[in-house]
Amino acid sequence: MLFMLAHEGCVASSEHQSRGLVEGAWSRFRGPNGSGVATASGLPAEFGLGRNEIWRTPLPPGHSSPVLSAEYVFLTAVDEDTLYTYAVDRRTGRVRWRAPAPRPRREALDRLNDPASPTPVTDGDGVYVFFGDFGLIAYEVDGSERWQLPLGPFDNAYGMGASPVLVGDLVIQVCDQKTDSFMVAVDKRDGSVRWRVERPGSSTGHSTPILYETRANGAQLLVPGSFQLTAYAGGTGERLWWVRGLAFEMKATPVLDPSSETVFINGTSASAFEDSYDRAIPAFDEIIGSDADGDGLLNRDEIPDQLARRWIKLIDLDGNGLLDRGEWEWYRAARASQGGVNAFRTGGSGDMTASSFLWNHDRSVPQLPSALLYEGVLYMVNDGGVVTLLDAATGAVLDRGRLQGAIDSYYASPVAADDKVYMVSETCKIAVLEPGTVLKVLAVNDLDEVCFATPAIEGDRIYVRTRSNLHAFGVQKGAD
Ligand SMILES: [Ca+2]
Ligand SMILES: [Ca+2]
Repeated sequence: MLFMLAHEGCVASSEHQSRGLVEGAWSRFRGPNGSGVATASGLPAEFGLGRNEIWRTPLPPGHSSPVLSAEYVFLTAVDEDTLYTYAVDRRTGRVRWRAPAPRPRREALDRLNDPASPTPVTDGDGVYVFFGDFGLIAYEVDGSERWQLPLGPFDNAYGMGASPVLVGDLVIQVCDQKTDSFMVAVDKRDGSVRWRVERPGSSTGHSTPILYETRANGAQLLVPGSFQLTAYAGGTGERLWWVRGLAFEMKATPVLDPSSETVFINGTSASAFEDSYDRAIPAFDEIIGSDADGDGLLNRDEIPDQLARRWIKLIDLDGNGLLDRGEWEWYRAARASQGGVNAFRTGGSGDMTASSFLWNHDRSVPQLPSALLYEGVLYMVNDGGVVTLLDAATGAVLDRGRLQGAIDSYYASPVAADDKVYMVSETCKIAVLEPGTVLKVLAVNDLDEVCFATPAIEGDRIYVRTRSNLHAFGVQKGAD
C-alpha cells in the first residue's frame, strides 16, 4: 500500500533535519495565531485515499489537531486506556516516538468530545500538551519528558477542550469549567507556575485564546468566556479590557485582523437552540415564591421554568441538585444573551463594549467551529453544515448555503491557504471552496472516516487527522 511504501527509506536523512519551526509555522491549534490561515502554495484541491496522498499513518483516535515543527507532526491520542502524545515524521509519516501520559482520573465527556481533544503547541524545541484527565506535560522533541504539572480535577459540562498556547516562555492554559474557572501560565522551561488568574464569570465552554500584539504593552491574550471576551497581559495575567455580548458558553477561537484592529468571535446563544422560549425571564427574587420547602433554593419540582427544568444539569453549576441565586442568575443571563458572531475593535482598558462593538450577526452561527477570515471575507460553517459568508468590515451577508456533495455535521474549523478554503465534515467530506463573495465549491473529497480535527497546512502539504489515520496530502506528479 502507498503508506507502507512511503514508510520505507528516507528515514535516515530526516534524522539530520534541523529542529525548530519554519516561519509562519502551524505550531498551535488552528495554525498561526489561531487564524486557520497558512502561507502555502501548490496545495491540492482534489485528494483522497491514494490520490495526492503522500503518506498515511494509522493512529489511535483523538480529536486533537495536528501541529507542525520543522521535522514533526505532533498530536495526541487515546488508545484503550492510555493517553499518548505522538511525534510523526513529516517526510515519511513514520511514528518517531509516542509517550504515554498519566491518567489518574476520568472526566465526564460530551459525546462530541474525547479524552485527547486539546491540541498540542510546539516551539520546535519542545511540545506542550494538555489532557483533562491529567493536566499539562512538556516533552523534548526527542520524546523525553521535560516536566509535568497536574491540574484539576475539572468539572466541565463537556469535558475540557481548550488547547495550550505559548506567549514568550510561558505556556498558557485556560481551564474554564462549571465553577472555579481559571487560567494558568507555566514556565515552558521548568513547569513552574508564573501566574494564575481566576475567571469567576465564566462557566463551561472551552475556547482556545489567541494573541493580540500591542506596541505599547506587548502581547495580550484574547480569551473568550461566558458573555465576554477578555484581554489579559501575557506576561502577568492582568485583566486589561473586555467586551460583552458573547454567548453563555464559548467554544470557538477568536480571529484577529491586525490590519483593521478587529477581533471576531462566534458562539451560540441559548435562544438559538431554544427559540420557542423567551429571552427575558424573571429574576431570582421574583421566583423564590415557588420555593415550597422554604430552604431558599429551588429543587427540580420548584423551578417555575420549563427549560430550566430540562437544563438543570447544565445550570446546577455546583452539582448539588438545587438552584441557588447565582446559578439562576447565570441561567437568566444565558437566556438573555445575544450570542452570534460579533466584531469588536481591539484594545483599550476596562469595559470597552460600547466603544468597540462593530457588528453582530446571529443567524446560522456555528457553536463549535471557529470562523475563518480570508481575504476580507468571514467564513463560517455551522454545526449543521450551513455556510455563511460575511463582509468582515460590515457584517453584511454575502452568501449562504449548504455545501453540495458535503451535506453533513461540521465540528472541525475551516482553514485556508493558496486560494483555497477547506471545510471538513464529521464523516470526513472535505469541501474545497474558491475564496470570494459567492459560495463556490471547487471539489469535495471524501475520506470515508470520522473527523473532528482541524487540518494543518504548511508548505505544500495539508495534514488531515481522522479517527483512524493521519494523512499528508500534496500534489503528486502524474496525479490529476
Ligand atoms: Ca426549595
Ligand atoms: Ca446548585
